[in-house]
Amino acid sequence: MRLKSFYAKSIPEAMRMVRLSLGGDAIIVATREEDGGVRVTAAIEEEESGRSPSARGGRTRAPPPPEDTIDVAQEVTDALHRHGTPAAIAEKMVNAIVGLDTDDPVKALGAALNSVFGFHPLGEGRFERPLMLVGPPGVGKTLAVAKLAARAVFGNRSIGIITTDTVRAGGVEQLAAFTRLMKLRLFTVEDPAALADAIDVNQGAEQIVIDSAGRNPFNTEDMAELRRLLAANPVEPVLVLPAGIDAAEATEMSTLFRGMGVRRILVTRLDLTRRLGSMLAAVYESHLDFSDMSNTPRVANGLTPLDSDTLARLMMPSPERPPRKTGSHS
Ligand SMILES: Nc1nc2c(ncn2[C@@H]2O[C@H](COP(=O)(O)OP(=O)(O)OP(=O)(O)O)[C@@H](O)[C@H]2O)c(=O)[nH]1
Ligand SMILES: [Mg+2]
Repeated sequence: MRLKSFYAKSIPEAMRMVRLSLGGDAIIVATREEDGGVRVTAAIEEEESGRSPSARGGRTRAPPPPEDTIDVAQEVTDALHRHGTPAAIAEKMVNAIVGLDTDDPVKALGAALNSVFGFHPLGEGRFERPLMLVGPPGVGKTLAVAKLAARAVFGNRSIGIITTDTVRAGGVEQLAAFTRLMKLRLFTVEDPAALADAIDVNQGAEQIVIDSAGRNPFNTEDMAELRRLLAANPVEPVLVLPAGIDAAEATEMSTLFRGMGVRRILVTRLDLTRRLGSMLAAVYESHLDFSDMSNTPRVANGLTPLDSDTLARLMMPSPERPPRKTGSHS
């Protein structure tokens, strides 16, 4: 007799995993609630060859997927659970990889992420449109602008930096300190027309990046002001949001910013966050694509283009490869 336990958010989901793993002859020997989900332990008689009876001929049942695949699916399920991923999203992801031919759980998680999420990094070449980093106050917009500026300067690409954050005391000075250091000119604008002029002046640059004032997505005046800035200019607004905030809040915020034309999200503070489920929920529910991620307060090499494999490695760090340590500002 062989015993195996399965964790899932619901009994039907756990039963589906039991069937996939052990076939229809498995007997449930225990179920118990655990961490808001359920752990089901199932048993199966094994023949001398070590194969389960369901693997015998005589009955018309689809053969269960290879053992490795199921163990991998189980590891991915466990990882998604550890990250607090909502059950519906986790189930969709795990369903996408049942039958995938790999025994590497990180690769499987990458495939699962890729099947459900879009990845569209900001890129290093010429930007199609000027990027305006938008989001609630204090999420890391200005630091991300500085990081993009550093990335362009180190890569010998021309970049124009503009700030519209003239509202907050010190908003301009914070970015000016970075641009001075990098010997870049900072354009400060106060209204939509001035932004159009500043974009025009920088038209020759390969990239144009615009910092914006923090906007409370639940404040209609704040959002109306942002809408006016965006409507008058051909810029792409990119949402900046930290990982680790409550899933429902993050989802509501992302959805409101999507309503302003946002299609990509830049996720910050990944060095300060161990559970990424709320971020997955927000991005899934608001139909945004992942772009880059920030996992350090340092400016140099501070942004990483996000693809499904990079995100999977972040979610399932191997013991040999712990997450990168962070330091102080540079
Ligand atoms: N550890 C860490 N700190 C970060 C990261 N991104 C931003 N920060 C810190 O978060 C704080 C706020 O960053 P800002 O770039 O000023 O945020 P902002 O969105 O421009 O803020 P407002 O302009 O006030 O709306 C700063 O102390 C940053 O150093 C990150 O990825 N990791
Ligand atoms: Mg700022």
